[in-house]
Amino acid sequence: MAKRGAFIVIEGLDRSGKTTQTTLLHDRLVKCGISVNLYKFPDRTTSTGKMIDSYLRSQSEVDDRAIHLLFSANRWEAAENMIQELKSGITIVCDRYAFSGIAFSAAKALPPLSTPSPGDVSTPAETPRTLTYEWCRAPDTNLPSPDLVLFLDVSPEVQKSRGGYGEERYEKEDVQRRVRSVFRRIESEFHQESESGAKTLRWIHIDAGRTLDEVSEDIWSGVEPLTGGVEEALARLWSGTP
Ligand code: DGP
Repeated sequence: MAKRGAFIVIEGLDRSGKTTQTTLLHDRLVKCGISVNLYKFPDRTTSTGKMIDSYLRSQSEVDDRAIHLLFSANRWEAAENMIQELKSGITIVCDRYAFSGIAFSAAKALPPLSTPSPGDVSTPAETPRTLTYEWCRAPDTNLPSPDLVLFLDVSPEVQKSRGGYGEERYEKEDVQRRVRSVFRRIESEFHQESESGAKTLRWIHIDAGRTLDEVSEDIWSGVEPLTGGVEEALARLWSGTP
């Protein structure tokens, strides 16, 4: 039976070099003769994406739960295309996915990890307690599951030293610390599942505070085994989760 394409997601904190690394990976796969398509979420070109873009640039205010559902809708509207492409043998490299969805929204309901700075986004006092981890995960349940997630981790110091930091809504130190702690939880749940023998996606944690070449070599060592395609049927995210 013909193999399907691999589904590879690059996740990370803001200014972790994620978009640069996604492009480098895409170009390297093309050079290897692999048929590959690039996706980026949020896709700011669609109608949901335009609303998200305006929210991220702080040009509009949207209820925390409503914006969470819009981010998820933005992924769902691409899902069927992605499934068809993967089935037809095309590999997908995706810049952010459902894990950002949980991390950035559930972070809003966590207590501040340091003294909030003026203008910080919502803290628990103003954030509905309904924005729990489980609630945030629910709308993305059953989206196509990646085969591999590469999580690019950077310290707040490195983030701040990188150009453009602070321009968008979530680019504030305390927010990023809380986002990072939710990403840690997602990662540890996937690791626990795979240790218990459950078939799950592979999650690789990468220190993105190093040089561009070091990071891209780590990414490549995770991706290379998938370049021949994947035999297993495409799984769905959290489909067995109670
Ligand atoms: P980027 O275009 O990769 O810089 O991402 C834009 C910002 O949106 C970034 O701060 C992370 C945040 N983000 C991405 N996906 C989601 C999501 O699904 N939900 C929420 N709340 N935020 C997200």
